[in-house]
Amino acid sequence: MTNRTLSILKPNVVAKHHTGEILTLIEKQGFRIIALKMLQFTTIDAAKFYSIHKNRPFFRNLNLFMTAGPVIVMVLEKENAVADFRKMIGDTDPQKAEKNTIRSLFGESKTRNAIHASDSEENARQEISFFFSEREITEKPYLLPIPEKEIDA
Ligand code: 3AN
Repeated sequence: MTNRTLSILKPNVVAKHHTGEILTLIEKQGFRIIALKMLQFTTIDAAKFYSIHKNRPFFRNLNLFMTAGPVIVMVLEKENAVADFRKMIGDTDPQKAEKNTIRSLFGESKTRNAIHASDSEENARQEISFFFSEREITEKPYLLPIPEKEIDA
């Protein structure tokens, strides 16, 4: 079934100019980018987004990292998007991530692990609505007929 997932290119990826490269990998795997924006997390938003981890020892570092610079947030759509995208990003720890996964290629540590992806359909719905309103999500593919010839004015 076609479903949607939320992804975040984390501050290290954006700062190191890997955005284009990663978007290319994602599109080549058949994911459609149906919403995308750049933003900077506030401390409060990062704490809210990662509230499930608030009692974990890494919470403060994660918050400092996620607020350190701009991120790219996007909604991806595809058959089985949630599970397939988790596979494509790899393990939380880039050292343990399978070869050629995004985290193995671009992650630096468990905190600086390059990319976020929703881990269930329910979380995907919540995370998408955390960042995007309905009208910011494009649903229709490109349908305009392309004229075969330029028409002279
Ligand atoms: P994932 O993003 O792989 O689903 P979660 O949801 O367990 O992993 O953790 C959310 C984020 O918290 C991770 N992406 C990572 O940046 C950070 N994190 C998780 N576990 C650790 C850890 N043991 N040490 C440092 N940071 C961690």
